[in-house]
Amino acid sequence: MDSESGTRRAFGDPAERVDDSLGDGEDSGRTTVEWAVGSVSERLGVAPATLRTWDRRYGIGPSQRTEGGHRRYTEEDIRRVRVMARFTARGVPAQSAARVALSMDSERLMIETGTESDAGPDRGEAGDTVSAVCSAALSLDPAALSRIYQRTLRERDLVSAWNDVFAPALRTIGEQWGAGALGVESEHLASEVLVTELRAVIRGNRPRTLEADVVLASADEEQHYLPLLALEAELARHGLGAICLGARVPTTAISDLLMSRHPSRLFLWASIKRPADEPLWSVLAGVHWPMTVVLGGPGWPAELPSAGRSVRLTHAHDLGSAAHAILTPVEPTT
Ligand code: B12
Repeated sequence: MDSESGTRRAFGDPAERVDDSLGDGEDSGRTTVEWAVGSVSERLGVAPATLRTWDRRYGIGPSQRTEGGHRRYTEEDIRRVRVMARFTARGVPAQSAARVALSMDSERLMIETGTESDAGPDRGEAGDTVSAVCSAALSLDPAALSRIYQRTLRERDLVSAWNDVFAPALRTIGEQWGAGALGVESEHLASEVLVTELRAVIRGNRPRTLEADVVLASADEEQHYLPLLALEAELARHGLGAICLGARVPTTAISDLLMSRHPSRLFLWASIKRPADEPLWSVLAGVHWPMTVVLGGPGWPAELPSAGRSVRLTHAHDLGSAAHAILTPVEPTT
């Protein structure tokens, strides 16, 4: 048995040490997490023997060793191995794959493999899917995006697909766009293809009841609306239909709709910070029938005003809780 097999740790149990070997003031004393071969093998699904071969032959391996000479991989080492594994799985010869993986600096490795870290087999697989979405967006490959999204939707329920893959991928893409590492065309493409796939879920789950009193919209001037589609799809999966108004719905239009249709449930999304003198509050003050209003997205203030006796005004912090709040029937006010 290889000496390292004997020291193999359970997955999710990395070695952690205080790394003061670097000696410079800034890095001295920082904590690094390092992984044994067995753990890396489990995270990436690459056999331990292959990992050792890649290390010996191509230099794709751990940057650290224990005093006893056992291999220890840092997160950056693992990213490089991940790139190597991805290329070889696509049929690229190991030597060429290694050349590409070795040419990547830390930043490039982050872009290729995403910022998700693995915390368990499922998260690890989700992290790889997030990386695959980012790579496909970066290389402007709509067919790959579509395949990845469809496979994710087949393998996971919608809430898990959104929480563990789509939203992290969108956040990573947003961060990379913010850092100038990825063009806005990649961001548009990743979101456009996702719109198509979420709409397919909505169409495929024709609601058993079409409750026109559920309204979903993005706030005034708000161009982001993917979370609305995710919510519409999740409601449709539960047999609840909704009127989804999409992006940039003027508050006056929301007001007109409320006053004419008296819906019982309203969901509003805002990624961008809302103005201090939010016009929605005075609209809600005029609502005199029982209504649940759910606000999603980082654009809304943490403190919400009291919205009067008829309206139950709440935040939702994720897709599951938003769906739950909207699916819960509205109690008549006393
Ligand atoms: C795709 C995208 C676009 C697409 C939108 C396409 C579409 N059909 O929706 C396009 C290209 C049009 C676009 C445009 C813009 N965008 Co944009 N965009 C994004 C991106 C990548 C994803 C948006 C999204 O769907 N988010 C959904 C989830 C992933 O958002 P979240 O904030 O992480 O969610 C948190 C919670 O709300 C909750 N949550 C997650 N999912 C769900 C679901 C539900 C139902 C609920 C209730 C909660 C919930 O969990 C998270 C917190 O842990 C984000 C990155 C990001 N982090 O959101 C940037 C981002 C939102 N965009 C940004 C910007 C700046 C813009 C533009 C202003 C750029 C420009 N200069 O033109 C414009 C227009 C803005 C406007 N007026 O609306 C910034 C916003 C910064 C800010 N807060 O002010 C972001 C954060 C990118 C960044 N890193 O800077 N964008």
